[in-house]
Amino acid sequence: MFYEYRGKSSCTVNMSKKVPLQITNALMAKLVRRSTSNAKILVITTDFDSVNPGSNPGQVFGKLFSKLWGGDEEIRILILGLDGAGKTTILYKLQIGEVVSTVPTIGFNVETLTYKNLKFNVWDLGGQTSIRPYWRCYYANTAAVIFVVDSTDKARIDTSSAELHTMLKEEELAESALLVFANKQDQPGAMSAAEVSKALDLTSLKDRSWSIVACSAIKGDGLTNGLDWLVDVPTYTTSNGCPLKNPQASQRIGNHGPLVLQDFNHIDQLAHFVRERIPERVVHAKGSGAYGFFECTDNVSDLCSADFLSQVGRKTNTFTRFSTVGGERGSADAARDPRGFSTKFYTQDGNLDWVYNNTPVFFIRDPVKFPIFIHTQKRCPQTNLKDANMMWDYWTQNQEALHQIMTLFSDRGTPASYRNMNGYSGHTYKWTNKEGKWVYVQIHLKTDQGIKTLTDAEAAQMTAANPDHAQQDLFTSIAKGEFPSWTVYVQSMTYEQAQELDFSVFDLTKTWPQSKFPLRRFGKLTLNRNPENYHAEVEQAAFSPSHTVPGIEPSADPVLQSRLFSYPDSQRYRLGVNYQQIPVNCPYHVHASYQRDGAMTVNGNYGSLPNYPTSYQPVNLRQDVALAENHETWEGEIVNFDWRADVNAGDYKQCTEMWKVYGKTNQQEALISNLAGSISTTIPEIQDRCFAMWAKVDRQLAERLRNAVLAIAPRHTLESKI
Ligand code: HEM
Ligand SMILES: Nc1nc2c(ncn2[C@@H]2O[C@H](COP(=O)(O)OP(=O)(O)OP(=O)(O)O)[C@@H](O)[C@H]2O)c(=O)[nH]1
Ligand SMILES: [Mg+2]
Repeated sequence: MFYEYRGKSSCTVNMSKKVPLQITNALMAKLVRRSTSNAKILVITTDFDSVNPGSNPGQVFGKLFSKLWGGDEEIRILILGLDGAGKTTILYKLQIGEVVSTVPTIGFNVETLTYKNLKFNVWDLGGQTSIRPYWRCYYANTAAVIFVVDSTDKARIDTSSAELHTMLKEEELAESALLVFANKQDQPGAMSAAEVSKALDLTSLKDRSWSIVACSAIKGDGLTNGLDWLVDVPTYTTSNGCPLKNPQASQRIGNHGPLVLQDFNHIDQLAHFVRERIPERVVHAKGSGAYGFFECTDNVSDLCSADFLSQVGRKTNTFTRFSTVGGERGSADAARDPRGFSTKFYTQDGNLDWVYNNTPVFFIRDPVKFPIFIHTQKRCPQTNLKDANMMWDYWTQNQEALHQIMTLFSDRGTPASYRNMNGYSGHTYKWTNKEGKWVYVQIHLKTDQGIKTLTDAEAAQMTAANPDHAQQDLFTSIAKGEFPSWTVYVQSMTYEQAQELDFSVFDLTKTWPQSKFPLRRFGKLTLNRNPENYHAEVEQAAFSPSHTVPGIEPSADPVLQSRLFSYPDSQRYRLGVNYQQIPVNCPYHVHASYQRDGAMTVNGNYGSLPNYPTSYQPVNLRQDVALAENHETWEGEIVNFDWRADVNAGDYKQCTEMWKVYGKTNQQEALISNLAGSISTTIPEIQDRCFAMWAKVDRQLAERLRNAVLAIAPRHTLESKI
């Protein structure tokens, strides 16, 4: 199906049937493992069924290797065919380049053959009638079968065909590639490759990569063409596909003369190079990603009708990206910052994105502040430095941020790795069940690796020693087969319960008490595969809270509502209007046929299908997925509601509780010390405002903080007061 170009079925067509897969999936799995363990070769997997739908841009292009730098694993190949077909002659012609005189093979010959940096372990089995039943003993772990036909042996071509098809029915060869050599082309009257192909009924092989090549083992013709098809070492070309003799030599007049403008390779290389960077995310620019799966472990159908939660045991493919927030793409992973925790679920009902953080609350509850707030976390317009004055000047004026700051300046603000932190929806979302009954929910992902954090000093050390430590940790753990996982819980609250809260259910600066709204387990997220290409898969990933599926809806939380707009807006800017067509973002099933054109349309653009709802070519409209219309009702005048003016005692309550918890868990000292490190770099006036602010949480906290700050940055005239 053209229109579902990245849907599962279409990709199978693209890959398995149109583009020959030269090396089997089993082989690919081996090569991928090898590539990640020693980073010697980079392989783009073609094992489509075992990967995520949105995961593998390499599949679209169908190439097996981007680079081959040797490697010591041998690839097992069988040479089969009737007796006298020329198998042994082919083996030794390939191996030593000579025609050897052969005798009928009783048993087998096995040789190691190196071709284009790949090592093959080639088994040439005898083809006599009595030996053929034993071929099957050699099938295990076979990457490819080379089936040799004596093209002059018309009398036995049907026997040859029967042996071939019997062999291919074997389970152990299900994933092996097939190369047929129509041998002895030097002989008069030899059948052509097309005739052999027809006689062998090769076109009936629907789910196999196969190719037929005419050859003469005696003359050596065609043999390497066959091997080239098998290994698929790509021929280098310019971007328009023109093969080049030497891509590293620019065209010039004479040996030392000026260059010429006609040299497309040269011009195109330079022009493409300077366009390699795309805008980084305005926040969360530095990140790391991995594929995995979500398993529904417990029945929550009383709360949610989402298809991917409809059955215990149901697995859904995912892609997760972790990030820091304030730094640029090259910034240090150990920075004191919240961490992003985004997961894309490739469900049958579309892609669901959880765009979460590692903290359950956030700095703001009016989204219009977001750009302003972020400015204070980034660089000063004049000095181009991060500036604690900007941060604390802002925070002391916007004290609803305190709850988040208390987490940020505890050691949770510097997680030891992405694997050792939790994820939280932060926002209130809504789940609706099959009966249309809905509840407010918050989601928690709890790390199965345990929480681990860095102290401020350890984080500083890590920043100096390895600014990419979290990227490295995630990649290498997954490469080693240590797959991180998170147990996933939901907190739910009815509309009536929400009315009784002493804070707004839409206030992102508050958490729901677990004593009243207990955590209920419903799933596990496991990350088990590294991306093959950072730019294609991680940098181009586009998560948005507005990418949702039936059964899950946003709440009226204003910050969430604003984010619903802002993420796709950002992605249209940094990736283009067709960002959902990029393989990592593309859902399993998509038929948005009223949405057409735009830069970089690569999905076929729905061909000749109508681009509006026609009366003559209908589309199916699912009626079971309508918005539940009887949720909250809203009424009132349009007002500029400044939630900041409304900061009240209730806003400090959860902070005070948290301070007490830190007392029990021995984290108070770390908080004071981390805060003091930052606040001591601000001007005295802002320091004083900080002390006054923290006094609203706890007077002792403020006192200890003041002492710590003044110890680091003593003042000549001590004017600080609480
Ligand atoms: C008004 C508030 C917010 C606005 C306007 C906002 C906006 C943005 C934007 C524009 C991006 C870049 C998106 C892209 O280019 O792909 C982003 C990234 C991100 N934001 Fe927010 N954000 C807000 C609050 C939040 C909150 C409350 C959370 C967590 C609960 C959050 C979590 C994230 C994460 C995890 C990413 C990185 C996504 C990725 O890995 O690609 N943001 N945000
Ligand atoms: N003219 C010609 N003869 C060939 C060609 N390839 C093989 N032969 C001859 O065919 C005969 C059989 O070749 P082998 O390589 O022993 O055949 P095989 O498939 O190994 O046979 P078994 O070991 O019995 O299964 C030999 O005499 C080869 O020289 C070819 O391309 N052209
Ligand atoms: Mg032989």
